Order: sequence, then C-alpha cells, then structure tokens
Amino acid sequence: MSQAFKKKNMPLADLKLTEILNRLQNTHPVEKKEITYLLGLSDPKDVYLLFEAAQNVRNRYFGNKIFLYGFLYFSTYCRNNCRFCQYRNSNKILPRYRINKAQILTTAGEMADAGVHLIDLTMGEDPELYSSSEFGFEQVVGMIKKVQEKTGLPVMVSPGTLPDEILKDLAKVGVTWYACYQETHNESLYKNLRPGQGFKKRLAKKRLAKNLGMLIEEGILTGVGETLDDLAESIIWMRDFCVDQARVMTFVPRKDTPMADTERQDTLKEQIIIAVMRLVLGNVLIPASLDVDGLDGLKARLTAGANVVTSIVPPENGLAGVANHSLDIEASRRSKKSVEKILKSCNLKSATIAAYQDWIKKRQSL
Ligand code: SAM
Ligand code: MD0
Ligand code: SF4
Repeated sequence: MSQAFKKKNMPLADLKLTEILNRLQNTHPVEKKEITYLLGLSDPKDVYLLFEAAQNVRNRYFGNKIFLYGFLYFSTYCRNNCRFCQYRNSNKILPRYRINKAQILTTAGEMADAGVHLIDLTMGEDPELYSSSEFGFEQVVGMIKKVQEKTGLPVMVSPGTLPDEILKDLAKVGVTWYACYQETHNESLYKNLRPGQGFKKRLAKKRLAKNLGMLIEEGILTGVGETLDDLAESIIWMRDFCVDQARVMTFVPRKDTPMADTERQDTLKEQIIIAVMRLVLGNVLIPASLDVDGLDGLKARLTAGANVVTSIVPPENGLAGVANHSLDIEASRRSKKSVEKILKSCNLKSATIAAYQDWIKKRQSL
C-alpha cells in the first residue's frame, strides 16, 4: 500500500500524531499545544508510538548505553516544610540522621568501586549547615572536594538553595552538577508545595550555578495537582534554559505530611512525561529514578526513553531514599548488580565511565 494511500486513509488523530512524532524525531520545532497534546495521550496504541519515538531519539544520542548514579543522602535534617516531603521540619516522627565525613568518604568510595558514573550528594536544608559545626558549609565544601578526589568521579550536589557564596565555592572546587528541582513552573502551585521558599529565588540559584559553569538538573513532580499546561510549561522552561538533565518523579504521598491523603497517580503519566521530555529536549540526560517504584519501576522508565538510572543506594550503610525512605535498599535491589540485570533484559547496558565523562566534557563546552 502506497504511503500516500496509507496517509489518506489514516484517522486525523493518527495522522496528527505521526506527523508530530516524525517532526520531533527530526528535531524540528514543536508548539506548546502539540506538547500538551502528546502529554494527554492515553490510547495504548498512541502511547506505544510515543515511547517508540522517544527510544529512537535516545538511541540516536546514547546508543544502548545507560548512565548510573550513586545516591548518598548525607543529612536528612531540614529547616523547610515542603508539603509533599516526609523530611519536612514539622515531621517529628521520622528518624533523622547525619553521616560524618569519614563515613561519607567510605560510602562514596564503595559506590565508585561498584562502578557508578557519578556520586549524588544530597541533603535537607540542614539547620546545622548554618553553624560552624562539622556540618557547617565550609566543612561540607571540603568534604565534597575530598569525595571528588577520592573517587575520581563527577559529583552532583542536591542541597536545595545555598547561599551564593557557597555555590561559588562549590564551582571553585570543581563540582560538576547542581540539582535544585522547581517541582512546577506554575508559581501558585509551587507556593502550595514549597511554602515559604521563593519561586524566583530557586530559579535564580539555577541561573547562578549555570553561570558558574555547573551543569544543571531541573526536576518536576507529577501527581501534585498540576495540569497538562503546567507540564508543558515546565518542559518548555527546561528547553529554553537548556538544562543538562531533566527529571520527573511521581509524587509518593507520605504519612505525617499535609499531602498524605493525596491519591497516588499511576506511573504511566510519569512515563509519558519522560517520553515527551526526550522528544522535546533531545540530547539531555533523563533519569529513571529507583526512588519512586524501586527496581520494579525501572523497565517502564527506560521504555519511555530515560537514559540514567538514579538513586542507586548500597545496602548496609543506613542510607535513605527520598520519596521512599527504604524501598528495595536493604534487599540490595537498588544496587548496580540488580540494575544491570534489568538493563540486560532491555538490551541495554551500563556505559563506561570514560563515555560519561566524555559526555560531561562535551556538555560543559557548549
Ligand atoms: N532538600 C533538597 C531539595 O529540596 O532540593 C534535596 C532533597 S531531594 C533531592 C528533594 C526532591 O525530592 C524534591 O525536590 C522532590 O522533587 C523530590 N521528592 C521529595 N519528596 C518526594 C515524594 N514524596 N515523592 C516524590 N518526590 C519527592
Ligand atoms: C533520585 N532519590 O535520583 C534521588 C534524588 C537528587 N538529586 C535525586 C531525588 O531519585
Ligand atoms: Fe527539605 Fe528538600 Fe524535603 Fe523540602 S524537599 S522538606 S527542602 S528535604
């Protein structure tokens, strides 16, 4: 059957979908209403075409190679009260921890020996940071520098909004990534999610970090009352800011928080957002986080076009996740070994460290 005949007889919606997917796969511009249309897909046949197109784009830039991030949550204390987060200051029930410099270095070394490509050093906005104790900022910058020296790996910091001077110190010691998630680019929804934290301030920290030469990861939540228009706005913001890594995580309602009774959204929406991010943003890193559904959720996110497995947490170190405090960690299901089994089943494999560092270098030279 000729192409023309096939096209002539295709239902309008299918014609529109394949036309948009073809245009996006050839990195042609796309309008916001088309992004919103893709985000709203629900027919399994259409969603399959969307994921197929996203995989084509991922494979074009990254082949079958996947990057792996070790996750080291070194302080779970926080001064803020994000309504979605179990680590919010007002939650006095959740046990908290700070791990000391020696243990951070040992754990980071173990992660590097296991073969991750990056160490993600994450913390709450720990009130101790503003003191001169071991967890004071100057100590933390020194610790981060030591992690880089000891592991020889790039480091991502996910510290929330730091004072400008500290961001400058981190850039000076060569920190590669700054991750600070806006959750949404709808300012009123943001204010509801992160009360008392400036919307513009959070954006400005990413801008400063970028100007200091750091790579930027932006992140959004889905299942927090956002609209398709909000999601499209966030993806357009990511494209225009030229983020280097773009993530979406399904909100996991946690007990003892104001959003505990929110109904948990199906993971399919996160998959669709990953795929649309891949098509609109192209050659960026897109995480498949183990933190939302654990190892069982990995294949679905890779099928949608993700190319980084994040939140790899070694067992027996007393370390926690964020959305899920302990899911799959002590069962070693968030280990590199367990992840590589899933990669193999998807005809994917972990990249070499050299390939990851090469991607970083190229990105930094843009
Ligand atoms: N305290 C730092 C901050 O807020 O930027 C870093 C901690 S962690 C990386 C923060 C991120 O985890 C949030 O920006 C949010 O995207 C995600 N997160 C927190 N709680 C979550 C939950 N219950 N479900 C899904 N994602 C969550
Ligand atoms: C993850 N639990 O990758 C981690 C965390 C912070 N940079 C990342 C949200 O899912
Ligand atoms: Fe604190 Fe970050 Fe959790 Fe907000 S998301 S309460 S800033 S740890």
